[in-house]
Amino acid sequence: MKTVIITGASSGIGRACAEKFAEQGWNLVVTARRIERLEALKTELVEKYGINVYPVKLDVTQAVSGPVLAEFLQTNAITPDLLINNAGLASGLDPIQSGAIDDWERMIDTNLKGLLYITRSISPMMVEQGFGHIINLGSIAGKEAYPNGNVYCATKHAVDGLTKAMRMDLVSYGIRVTQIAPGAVETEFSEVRFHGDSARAANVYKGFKPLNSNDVADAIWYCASVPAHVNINDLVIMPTAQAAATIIHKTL
Ligand code: NDP
Ligand code: 8X3
Repeated sequence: MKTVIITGASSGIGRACAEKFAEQGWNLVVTARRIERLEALKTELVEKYGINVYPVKLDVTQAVSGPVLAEFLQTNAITPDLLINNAGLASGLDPIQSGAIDDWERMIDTNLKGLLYITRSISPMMVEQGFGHIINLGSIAGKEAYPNGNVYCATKHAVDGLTKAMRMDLVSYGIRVTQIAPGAVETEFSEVRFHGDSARAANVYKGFKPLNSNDVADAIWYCASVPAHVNINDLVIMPTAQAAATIIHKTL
């Protein structure tokens, strides 16, 4: 039985990945700050699929999160077959000249430094075992910039670059590295971006059919389930109604 480690499994795409991989018979290490959600997920998935689910409370903005996770895996003799670096967020949507420094730090600490902390601790285990797969959640915001997206776009451009560089560093160890770059997916993402303003968040998805978390989890599952000699380097996935970061066909 294989094991997938998912950061940010308490909501949205991470949670949908947990369900998808559980359905396929994988064991799960699910991490996030909201441990009560992870415990509830464990109860649900263990009952439904009879797999092992290990919830780990983790704040990826803390450098210690990587070593804590690695120690947890070692203590429980868990082999990291796949790491999904999914934990991430946007905070604010302000022009650069009036952006909130707190928002900027939150995005950089989570999307960039958090991904690095976790990768730094899990990739050596993969190197040692001689196999593994890392899937990073980038974004269309890592391929294009858009007005007021400034720092969020910068963090996702960083994920885009890092994914390529990680692939180079890990290629000789048989480790696959993939980036998934979605467009608009309806999750808690916009509510977090707008600091809990759910009416403003709902407005983002009005007038067109956005992706849902399962659409992205299905794409991630595809990348994880291709034969071992195949690596999907980069997968951009958008709603049919979306042609670019700023071009969404709305029928309002
Ligand atoms: P959600 O807000 O629904 O989920 C985000 C997840 O990240 C939650 O489980 C949250 O858990 C976790 N997370 C946030 N901060 C931290 C932290 N400091 N430490 C640990 N976990 C954290 O959003 P999505 O599912 O949409 O987002 C998942 C990923 O997909 C992100 O990287 C996002 O940038 C990316 N993405 C999203 C798109 C979209 O349109 N929704 C499009 C493109 C990419 P908790 O709060 O419990 O810690
Ligand atoms: C989330 C998609 O376009 O809101 O990464 O930045 S977008």
